[in-house]
Amino acid sequence: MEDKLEDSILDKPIDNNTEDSLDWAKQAYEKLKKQQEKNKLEKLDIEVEKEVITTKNEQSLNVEDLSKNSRNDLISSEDIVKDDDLGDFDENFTWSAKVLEAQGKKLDDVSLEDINWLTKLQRGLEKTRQGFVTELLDRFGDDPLTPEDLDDLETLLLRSDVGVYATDQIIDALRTRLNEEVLDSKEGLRFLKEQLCQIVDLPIKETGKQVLAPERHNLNIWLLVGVNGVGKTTTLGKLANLALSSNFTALIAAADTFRAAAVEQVKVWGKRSGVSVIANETPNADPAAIVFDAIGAAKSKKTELLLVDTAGRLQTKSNLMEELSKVRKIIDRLAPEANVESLLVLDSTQGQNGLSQAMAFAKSAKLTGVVITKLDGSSRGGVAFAVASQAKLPIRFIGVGEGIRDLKPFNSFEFVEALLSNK
Ligand SMILES: Nc1nc2c(ncn2[C@@H]2O[C@H](COP(=O)(O)OP(=O)(O)O)[C@@H](O)[C@H]2O)c(=O)[nH]1
Ligand SMILES: [Mg+2]
Repeated sequence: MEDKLEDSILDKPIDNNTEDSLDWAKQAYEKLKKQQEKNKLEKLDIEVEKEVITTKNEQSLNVEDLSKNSRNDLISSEDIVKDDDLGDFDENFTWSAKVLEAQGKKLDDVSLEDINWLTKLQRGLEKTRQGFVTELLDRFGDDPLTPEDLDDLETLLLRSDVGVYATDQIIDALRTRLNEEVLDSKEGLRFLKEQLCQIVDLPIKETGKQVLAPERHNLNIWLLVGVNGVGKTTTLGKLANLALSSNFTALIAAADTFRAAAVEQVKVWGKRSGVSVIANETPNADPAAIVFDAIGAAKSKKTELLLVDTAGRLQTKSNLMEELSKVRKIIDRLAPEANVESLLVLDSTQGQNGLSQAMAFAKSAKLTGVVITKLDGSSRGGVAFAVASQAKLPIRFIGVGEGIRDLKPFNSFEFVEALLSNK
């Protein structure tokens, strides 16, 4: 709970359709229910505590007060309550609990936050699933797989933006197995999940870091790059929140100076997450100068994570790429000891277009990873596999909504289970 960014991921084989796992889910539900009742009793205490924290955060901010009418006002308390409420013991709960159990979580470690996240992820991938899995399962039926089933699968994979490369890899692997033995649909599905996990895990394994987390007691600089509207600023705000809740110290650099509203938007996220923002009000201020100031501030405050928001004009505009490489040069010069990550933010609703963006940015922005946003409501969630297999970049975080908690480190097991869930 404490170190959300450092949670290790266990790859355990799954067999989650047993009576035992339903029992496990029931126990987890009872545990959370008791906890919630206890929390309600302590509500008064928490309210007081919250007030103290808010005041503390406000004092540590160096951002001005923002207008109450700002279009990006603070998340409503309703959102928070929804996130903290234990729903019914329903299919969503049992599915989420099963995924946690399959990952080797202990009953005592199951938190409402984990359950809520998985439920959101699973719901978010609904559209991708509809165009893919529902049909897939219909076609697979109960009989052993046939070569024709593989042709259908190929079409479905391509249609969900999985990309030619990853699709070929999956179909080839399945075909080889099919030539060797009879595959029933259950084993076919298990094998498919395994293949999908392997594809997204490969670039992650190559980095040697299963989860991207800042190195403690050192300066880490994460640049968020990508075209307009993909969710860079929103992701930055969510990351700031995640970093703070994992007890890292953080700072934000508002280096998107291209649009006037951009700086204000970053400040709102700074306020939401309780992280200070380094900004320059002058229109078209030099982003590299802001990053310069931010690195100075981060060093003097011994900040662990500096998050840098950048502008996102079309990637065909070469001056954006020049701007990015200038920012990068400043970082390399001023903070050679820092761990620098250049994260491309991709809007999953753009499907394969996102992939060509990745290719364009990869050349000039020295990309080290990808954040996939807007998986809620996208029918093209399969693009994650295209990114991993074609751009060969590790997916580091995924976003499934506009709320501050709607972003988590990418976990291939959870992603594939959510994508192919059949409840
Ligand atoms: N549904 C949904 N909307 C998102 C998500 N991430 C960002 N957005 C929305 O996408 C829009 C553009 O986001 P913004 O962060 O300003 O993009 P930027 O131009 O890349 O900085 C905003 O309306 C966000 O609320 C997500 O994961 N899900
Ligand atoms: Mg922005």
